[in-house]
Amino acid sequence: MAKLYVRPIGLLYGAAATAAVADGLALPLAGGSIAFTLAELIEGVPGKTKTRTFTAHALAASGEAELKAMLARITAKRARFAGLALDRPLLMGIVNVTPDSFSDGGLYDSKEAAIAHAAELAAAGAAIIDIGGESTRPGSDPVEAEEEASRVIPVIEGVSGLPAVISVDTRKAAVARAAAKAGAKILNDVSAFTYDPESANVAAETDLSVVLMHAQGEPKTMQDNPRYDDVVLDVFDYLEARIAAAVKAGIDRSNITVDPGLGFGKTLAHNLALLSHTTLFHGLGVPLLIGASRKRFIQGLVGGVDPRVREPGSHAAAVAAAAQGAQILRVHDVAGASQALGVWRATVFGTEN
Ligand code: 7PJ
Repeated sequence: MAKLYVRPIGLLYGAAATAAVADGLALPLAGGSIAFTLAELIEGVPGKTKTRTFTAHALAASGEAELKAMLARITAKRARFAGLALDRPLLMGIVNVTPDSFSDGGLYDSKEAAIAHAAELAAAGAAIIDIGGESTRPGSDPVEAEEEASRVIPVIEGVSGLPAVISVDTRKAAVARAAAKAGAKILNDVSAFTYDPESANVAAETDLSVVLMHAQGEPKTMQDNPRYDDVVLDVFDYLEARIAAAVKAGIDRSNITVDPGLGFGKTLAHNLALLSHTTLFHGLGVPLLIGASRKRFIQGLVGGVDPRVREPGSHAAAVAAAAQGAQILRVHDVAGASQALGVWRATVFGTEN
């Protein structure tokens, strides 16, 4: 039987969403305050699919088991993630403790500067601070676990008093274990446990919540010639398999968030397809994290050679993701993203929310 995917479209917000759900005209997206009135039903294998549009009402009336299960995953309210309620988009602020990060290379590579920057991000409204010690930008070289740990662990220890949940951005089990001991609550793994399968066991043992991200290839070569049968469906299938692997390793489903991995082995067209089809990923039944901040696809669209001048485009991408129900946005400029999202939210939900 052909595999089935559902992409919610025709989105409504706030009071209009609540009214349309109550009147049986729409279904809630991830149990939140966005609802969808229509959906694309995509059937087949990636590269060979048939797409038809239905009303949400017609889909909900179907007795087909696979479709019912997919709709149940799309509409279910998400549990808290790492202790955080997901009823409004959360910001994950980025702290790179690397000498070679593409976006703010070397700015925060001393322990003191990184801790001070994390405090600024928390004060600007970051619910999560993501601390990384290995650059995974296109073309970058891997670093040894010991070197990586010596960069991030002192920073994680130094931010323990901040009112934010601490995440460690690492592909290595040894770094994840040390980070958990130092107070990190989230393991953000851009390889989704494929680089170091032991990381899944560490997360299960230490009760870390996890972010599983899609990447094609290794950072060194991933931008050489990325290929997909259908990028959106391929990434969906990959994340579905990585969720299953994580659950098999003993990680509770409620502790998993997924990320399509913009920029990781993707052309401009791939990145745009993923960002414009974000609602499809709610069918994985877990919260979604989107990281568009300062990425090169923004330059491909509107220019901006220096990553730091890509901020306005980054804010637009964050709003585009939030408008499709993404629950967590990974950003460099927390104050700016918070402003963009605040204005968008007030416009579609009203100022009482
Ligand atoms: C991402 C990440 C991302 C998640 C990096 C950069 C390159 N983790 N780590 N998602 N990107 N989950 O900051 O642009 O997009 S490193």
